[in-house]
Amino acid sequence: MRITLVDTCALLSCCLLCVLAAGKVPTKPHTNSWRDLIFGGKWFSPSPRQRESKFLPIFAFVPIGPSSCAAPSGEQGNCIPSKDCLLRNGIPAGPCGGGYGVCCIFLQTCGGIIRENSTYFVNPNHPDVFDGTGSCQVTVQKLHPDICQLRLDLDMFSIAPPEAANHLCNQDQLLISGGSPTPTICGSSTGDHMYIDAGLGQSNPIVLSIITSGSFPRLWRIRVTQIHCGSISRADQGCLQHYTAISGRVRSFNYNTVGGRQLSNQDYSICIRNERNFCGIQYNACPDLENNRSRAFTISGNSNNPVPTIVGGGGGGGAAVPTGGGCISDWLLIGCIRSADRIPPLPGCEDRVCGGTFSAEAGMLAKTVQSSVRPFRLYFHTDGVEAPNDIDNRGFCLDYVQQPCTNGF
Ligand SMILES: [Ca+2]
Repeated sequence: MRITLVDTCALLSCCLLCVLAAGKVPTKPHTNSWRDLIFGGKWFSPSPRQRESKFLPIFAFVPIGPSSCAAPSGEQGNCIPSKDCLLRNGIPAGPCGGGYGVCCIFLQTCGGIIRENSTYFVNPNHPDVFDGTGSCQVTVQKLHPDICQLRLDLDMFSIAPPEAANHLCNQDQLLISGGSPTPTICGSSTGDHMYIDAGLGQSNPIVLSIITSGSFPRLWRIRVTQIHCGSISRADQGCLQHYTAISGRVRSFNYNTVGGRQLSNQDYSICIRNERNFCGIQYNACPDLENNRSRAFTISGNSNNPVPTIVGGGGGGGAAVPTGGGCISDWLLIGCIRSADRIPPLPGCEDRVCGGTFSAEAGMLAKTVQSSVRPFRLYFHTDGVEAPNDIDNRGFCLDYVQQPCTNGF
């Protein structure tokens, strides 16, 4: 029996690609889209189709259904037929799938409505900066009633920083309404993420707003992913941030060791999924290559001077506490932390930690800290005041490593 290419394709269930391979040539990507009207002419243009062959190799990997692809400017898109991309108001960003589809990306800016998964909320005039004032908001509509969470990936996020005295986001801010409460953030947080609880049912659209005032070269590109209630990528309840690796890095918003200011009025939790066969977790302050004395953990005190570790929730901070009283205004809380270098470990443990040195004991020496309280979570709290006692604090950046159950945990 002679097997034709079309028969082979039918066996492989690659319907779309079969039709194309059987002779239909996809339409040329549309280069004069509405994107040019909204974002100006500085956007990239889809590169010319580079199809090497009219026929796919029969045994090549052929994805079934939309697959993700990367646009030349870094966005993640879906590889779908060109006409579908335009019908859904997407932007064709170059060929994919061997030239049989386009990498279709979805962008929205001020006033837009997000109706596609993995849509990017970008600043006006993106990828150039935006120096306007007002409120720029997009509304996120659930794709399905069974969407429980949104994940926001701050691919690019640079808006005006908090003011210098009390680190309040008075000039610019990112506000999220309609979902679970989220802290107001500002400044630079490229690479950070947030999970928003979207509640049940179809109603309650979530609105993302960036409020701007005064002059600043703002740039943002926030990827909005919708997460099904039954998805394995769903974060645990109440986790603003959620990490799923054995080791990784957690940090506060607007963190950087040079000029980042710890944001005031924060109150949220960071969750680290307990990986199989791991029973404990260790934390270390991240390396700080810019300062003589590390500023990777500077939560309270005047961090232009050496500030010790302060532990406890009040009253029992130990002799090294400069202002007395332990961590009562700004703190990081990790359940029952101990210094990892004590053998045998100290009998007591601490929960709140603040000051300017990361350790589980009061003192000037940074230490590796460990905890076996599960689930692995960190709670971060700051009040609305910094000056005059708390000056130039950067917040925190910690590297974590989960510890195997055989390692004394
Ligand atoms: Ca404070």
